[in-house]
Amino acid sequence: MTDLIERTERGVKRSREGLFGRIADLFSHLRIEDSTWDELEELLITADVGVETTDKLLSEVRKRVKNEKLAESSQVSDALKAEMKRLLSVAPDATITNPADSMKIILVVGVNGTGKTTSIAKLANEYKNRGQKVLLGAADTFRAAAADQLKMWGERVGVDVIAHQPGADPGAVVFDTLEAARSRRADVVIIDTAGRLQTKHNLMDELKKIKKVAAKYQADMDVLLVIDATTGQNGLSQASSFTEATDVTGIFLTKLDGTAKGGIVFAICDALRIPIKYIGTGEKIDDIAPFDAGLFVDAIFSKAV
Ligand SMILES: Nc1nc2c(ncn2[C@@H]2O[C@H](COP(=O)(O)OP(=O)(O)OP(=O)(O)O)[C@@H](O)[C@H]2O)c(=O)[nH]1
Ligand SMILES: [Mg+2]
Repeated sequence: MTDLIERTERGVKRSREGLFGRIADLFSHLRIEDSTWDELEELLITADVGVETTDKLLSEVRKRVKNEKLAESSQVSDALKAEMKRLLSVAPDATITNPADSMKIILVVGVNGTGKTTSIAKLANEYKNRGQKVLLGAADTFRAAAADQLKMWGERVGVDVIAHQPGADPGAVVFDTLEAARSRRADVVIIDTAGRLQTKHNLMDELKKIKKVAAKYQADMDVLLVIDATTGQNGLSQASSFTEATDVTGIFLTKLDGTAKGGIVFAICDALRIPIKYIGTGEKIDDIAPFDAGLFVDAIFSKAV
């Protein structure tokens, strides 16, 4: 658990030192003035929380301030944190699960360069450390070096990778990977796919096909959308398009370490009700943390260095 707190704090360091740190400073005065609300609103919007989500959040907090007659700024700040945690509590199963008897398939999707392949390596490593048998499928056959990148990670982590030649049909890679997984009795299969813009309909259709191939297997399937936290509000549009095509079941939010605007987390949870399952906190294999709403909010406001 301490490890988890540490990883979360490392991931939100820039957000904490940046905009959320300034929010915390607003509450360092004993009393809340009218101008404090305006500044708070501005900071939340600048931190990528989004206009609608900020409105919703602040109106809930103001309601509580009124009803519960909160006067001191520490009480108001506690109410804000509590509302933030509530907003982020989308689904309870936000951690790595232990598949019982059925195989678990994780289909990893997202736009180019968001960190899909790196995040797959991190996940494979986590599952492997929990004693699970992991197999990776290189269904990004579009970029010539993609399969090699996944194989390199596979070797480092110590898990096998099923790959075809560049240009091969990604559906065929998924089929072969799942056949291999079944015969080798793998617990977890993670499929890498090519990065694609959410606006390219033919590529979104290709994802639907890949998903159909995977759905034929008796397995518990997750579609994990990888979003780069530094892309801000565009992440929202990515999430809604990918969800339309493939029913995204969870989000892996990468590069949180590279932004001072961690507020995108709130916008995604509020607008789309898709749970954030993991956060990426750096480029190394163990720079991953399961997303925990309570820890996240505490970490963005914590005063620790
Ligand atoms: N700082 C930081 N960098 C990350 C994180 N996750 C991934 N990256 C970096 O992001 C870059 C792109 O990562 P990839 O895993 O290749 O991204 P991808 O989505 O597979 O890219 P395509 O396959 O080309 O679409 C690499 O330089 C990674 O090291 C993270 O959590 N933090
Ligand atoms: Mg990739």
